[in-house]
Amino acid sequence: MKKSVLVAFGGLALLGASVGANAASYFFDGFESTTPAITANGGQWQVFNELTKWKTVGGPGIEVQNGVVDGIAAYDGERKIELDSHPAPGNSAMETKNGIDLLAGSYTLSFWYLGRTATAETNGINYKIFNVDDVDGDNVIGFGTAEDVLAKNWQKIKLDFNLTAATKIGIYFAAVGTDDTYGGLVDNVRLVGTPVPVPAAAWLFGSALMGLVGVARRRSSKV
Ligand SMILES: [Ca+2]
Ligand SMILES: [Ca+2]
Repeated sequence: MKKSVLVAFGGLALLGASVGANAASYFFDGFESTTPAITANGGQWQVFNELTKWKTVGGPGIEVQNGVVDGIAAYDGERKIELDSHPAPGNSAMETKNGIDLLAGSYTLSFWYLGRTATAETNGINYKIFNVDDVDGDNVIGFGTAEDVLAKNWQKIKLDFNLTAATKIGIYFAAVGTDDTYGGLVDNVRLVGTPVPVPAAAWLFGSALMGLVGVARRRSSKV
């Protein structure tokens, strides 16, 4: 009996496992090589309706900045993107062109963010993980907003989420706040995680075990 309880606890620990050092990578874009290729010179920018891994879903498009633009370099490499793009009104949204197939497990979306100006209200970036196949509107798995100022430099933003079943997910970004062609900058979008396939029976057994623990606690508290 003791042994089976230990095994069950081991299973529960796995269910609650966070994304660890050996997490696998499921998506990455640092905007260094794009299709179509960026032809803007260093210090210039160019707006795209589609990139290799992204499509515009609102506003004029995805602004790819090449080299140092207005004194700001990419977090990594030569290129970064801005979603308060051109022409005004510039606030734009983009999402992954293709769904990303994930198993049940624990995952983390991360990206590097920098507010381009000294005014946080114009530098907002909304981000979201959504279920591509759930089209009835209630498809949000996780979301957040990054909003900060230039002086804070590049910051790594993270969004942890868990999936209890295999899901095709998409990644979404949108510029929010004052619509003035100056916004938040984004680089190195990454999705990592640890899939934990769990048979339905394991969930049921885990629930039953929690029930037993509860009974045992109630009994011992009476002594
Ligand atoms: Ca880059
Ligand atoms: Ca803005």
